[in-house]
Amino acid sequence: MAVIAADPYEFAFDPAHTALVIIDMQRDFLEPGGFGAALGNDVALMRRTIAPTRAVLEAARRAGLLVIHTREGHRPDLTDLPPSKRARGHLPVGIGDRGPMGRILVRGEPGHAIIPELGPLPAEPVIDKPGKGAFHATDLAAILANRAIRSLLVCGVTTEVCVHTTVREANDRGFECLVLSDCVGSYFPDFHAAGLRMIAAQGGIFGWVAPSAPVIAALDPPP
Ligand code: C5J
Repeated sequence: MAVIAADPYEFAFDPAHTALVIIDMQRDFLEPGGFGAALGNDVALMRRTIAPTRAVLEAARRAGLLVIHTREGHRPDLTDLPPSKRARGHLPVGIGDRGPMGRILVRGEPGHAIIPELGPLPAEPVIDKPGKGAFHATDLAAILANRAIRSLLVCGVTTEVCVHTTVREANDRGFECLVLSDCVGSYFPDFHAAGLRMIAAQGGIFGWVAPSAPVIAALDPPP
């Protein structure tokens, strides 16, 4: 077992039964000129997660962890897009419309792709999810069950939306989730801070929070 200091108390995980889950690190959310930026958001707040997430990803690969990537998006014909989600926000350019990097949140479009810094290897499952949570309407639960995964190390964006929804879903399914504080990000610093506090509050009501450094050290034991 690896044991690391975390909030609200030590997080113990067996790497053989742990997956790294990287949520929605997509060009449209993180790149200047993408959908998020076009809505007036400061993508620098999200981009600060790239380097630490890359370091965790490399450590996880060295340690042989199951690595899972997710992407939020929809079928090109939008048949899996709830009308409520499409209408929400009254955006002049919204999901399915042509945006700065192709049709927004549509699978196969340039903006839907995972940023090149964190590109998946061929053996790493990519979960295409139509919702905020990575368990909703996907085969993530089956993949984790088939690999006897019990613990999740969680990175990605945004802290208070897709990361939070996924961690809540995972918690209700019995997974132990550690959210890596420097590897999750939001356009809203106050939501990010509150989101992390909410994970670890009340004795870890949804899971644990820790920075990436001790996780990398635990995955890379000294020779
Ligand atoms: C994610 C969103 N990935 N904020 N999506 O958090 O709409």
